[in-house]
Amino acid sequence: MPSALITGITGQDGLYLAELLLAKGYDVYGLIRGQNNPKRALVEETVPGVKLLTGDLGDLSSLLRALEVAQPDEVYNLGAISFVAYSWENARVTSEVTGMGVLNILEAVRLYSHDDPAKVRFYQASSSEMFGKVQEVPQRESTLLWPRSPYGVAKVFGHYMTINYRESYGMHASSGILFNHESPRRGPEFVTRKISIAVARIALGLQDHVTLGNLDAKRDWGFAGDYVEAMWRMLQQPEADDYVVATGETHSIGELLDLAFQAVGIDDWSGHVQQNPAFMRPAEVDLLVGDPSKAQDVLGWTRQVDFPGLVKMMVENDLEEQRLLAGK
Ligand code: NAP
Ligand code: G4F
Repeated sequence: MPSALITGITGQDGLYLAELLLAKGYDVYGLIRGQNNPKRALVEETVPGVKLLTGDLGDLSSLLRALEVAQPDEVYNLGAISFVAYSWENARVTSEVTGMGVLNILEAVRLYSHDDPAKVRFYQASSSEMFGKVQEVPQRESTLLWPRSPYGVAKVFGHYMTINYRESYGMHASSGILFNHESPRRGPEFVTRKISIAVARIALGLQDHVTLGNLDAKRDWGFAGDYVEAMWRMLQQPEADDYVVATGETHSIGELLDLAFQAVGIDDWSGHVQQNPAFMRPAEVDLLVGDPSKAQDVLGWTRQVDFPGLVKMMVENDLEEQRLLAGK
């Protein structure tokens, strides 16, 4: 039975990836931080087959200990401080976890596999946020990186450190440059989930409007359940490499609002949306759209859920959740 260690097990992608690996017969270990992590119960309930090990990306010895226990064939580094807006106010801690944390786990894997550098296959969760002020449309693996946030800068560090460990030590270390991916498990701080929760509550008469920032930004949004399949496929390749994972389509926040409100039968949302500069960012990534040809050709990966299907899935989930919470 192959064994896998996932950092970021409590996050959106950690849960989907754990489900995928358990279904494939893996022995799955998840790294969980903190002495009483409030999301432990969620992980135990959603993926009861996962064995949780305490550790932190900032603590090299905790990572080494987790590797000794899990004896993994594959390590998926999904752990990060992942909210872009937060990264300006907390640039140092974001750099430490999202940037230096990658160095820590790479170094832990290198030390653990000292007898055979390719013993462990390693996945790094790189991000389309690295493209920032985009230098090419659509963005592909070779596009120049120009990050626009402390989070993006930290991800660039982790991305190049992963490539450097592959080239320096012969490690099987791959980097997935994933574009935005969402689901009913998305954190409520991200714009898709913020909107799907608000729309559900508006439809149920529980609130009147949602307050947002920049409605003009465009993103290439896919379904998280599809994207974890690409992560796994990368680690099944004979050679490690870097891949863009995206849908190849881009949509504005305005289009997202159209679909979300249509899902509850509201065609004109103008009275339900307000804007507040507090949600604007010091520097914006205006347009993201990825070219997934390499992932399609080499990995045989394709997305299964389209943008309207994704928005409908999220709004329907939140209608059900909000109805239950409100006792309706
Ligand atoms: P998420 O839901 O925010 O999950 C982040 C995970 O990182 C959580 O499990 C969190 O644990 C963990 N974490 C935070 N600080 C840590 C630390 N010091 N040590 C160990 N773990 C720590 O993110 P996601 O959406 O699942 O994304 C997974 C990864 O892909 C992240 O690296 C993200 O930056 C990257 N990514 C995401 C997208 C996207 O659109 N979702 C796109 C490109 C790249 P706690 O619960 O304890 O905080
Ligand atoms: O949903 P967001 O916060 O995601 P963002 O910044 O694109 O980052 C996500 O995707 C990255 C991949 O490209 C990941 F690496 C990262 O970890 C994260 O998962 O914001 C999307 C867009 C932005 O342009 C933002 O300015 O929505 C705009 N927006 C407008 N109003 C808002 C809001 N974003 C949030 N979170 N909240 C708003 O009220």
